[in-house]
Amino acid sequence: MANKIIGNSLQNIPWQEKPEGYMEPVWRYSSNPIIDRHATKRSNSVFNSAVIPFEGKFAGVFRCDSKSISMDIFAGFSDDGIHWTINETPIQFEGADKEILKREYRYDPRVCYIEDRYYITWCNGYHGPTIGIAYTFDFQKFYQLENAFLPYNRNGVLFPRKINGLYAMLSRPSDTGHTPFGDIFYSQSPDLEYWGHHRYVMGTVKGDASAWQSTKIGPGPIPIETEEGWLLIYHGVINTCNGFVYRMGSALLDIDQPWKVILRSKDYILAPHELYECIGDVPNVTFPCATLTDADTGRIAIYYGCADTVTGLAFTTVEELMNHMKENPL
Ligand code: BMA
Repeated sequence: MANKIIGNSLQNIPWQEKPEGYMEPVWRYSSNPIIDRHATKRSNSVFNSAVIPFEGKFAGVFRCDSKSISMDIFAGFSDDGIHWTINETPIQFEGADKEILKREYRYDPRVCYIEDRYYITWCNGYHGPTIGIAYTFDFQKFYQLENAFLPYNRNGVLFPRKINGLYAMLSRPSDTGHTPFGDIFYSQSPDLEYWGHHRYVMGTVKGDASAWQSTKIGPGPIPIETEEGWLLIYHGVINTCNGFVYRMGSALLDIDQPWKVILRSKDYILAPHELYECIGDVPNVTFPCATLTDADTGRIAIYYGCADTVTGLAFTTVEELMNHMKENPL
């Protein structure tokens, strides 16, 4: 079978079959949202969060905005990937340099297993937003490394293995505010501290060819390695008279030179249509930050923030996304 995921099998991946007659490439979990805004005592909202298989079960790093509306990231655990227990206190980082450990704000985490440990990346306040990096072996102790880039940047997304012998990351240079622009770039590093070899991957789409991604785009979950290339799920934004609307798309990137785009969806793969995606602290946002994948079946479970308020789960397969891109190429 072409389209195969290169990776581990995950027999306990959360899963529901596609409803009969459903036409879209991605379908929602029937009991969404899976995480409520009050999942911890002080949380105002829990969204844009990342999960990963851990010791036969699941662990994750969650964005919980507090009732004072501060943004921080919290570890959480689950037996089934659906019901989550999130720590009441935010992650306390250890690290070599106190300057880097100073907390301004932290949000939109991603989690990526590379070689022997779990790396966390997130949008880290350091005189403006940039990309924070840390690692953990056990989701108890977290070691923070240097910020990857100068401010301003958001959506730092690591690849799950070295490419051409180097760590690799996608990111989205931005500004200090609610950035009205944004393209995806690729960077590489020998040591996760010094990043370079920056390459343009892809940008917004002008005109009405694919208007849902006309204002800005940003990488979402960790890219999924397949036999045809890296499968990337990303968010795309349009500015409307009612503000920004965040939808999801997918792209296929070259396996050895991931800044080369092989395929990209013209039509979105998921958009805010359900009430919990349309109504919340920031209406009309579907924002993917993680997937679980099963290489045996090609199944993909997508975790996404809904209206900056709650966390949703949706399902697809590598075949669904490949067909969607091939049938409606940009
Ligand atoms: C982006 C980030 C995301 C958020 C989105 C919509 O700039 O702040 O965390 O989901 O805006 O508000």
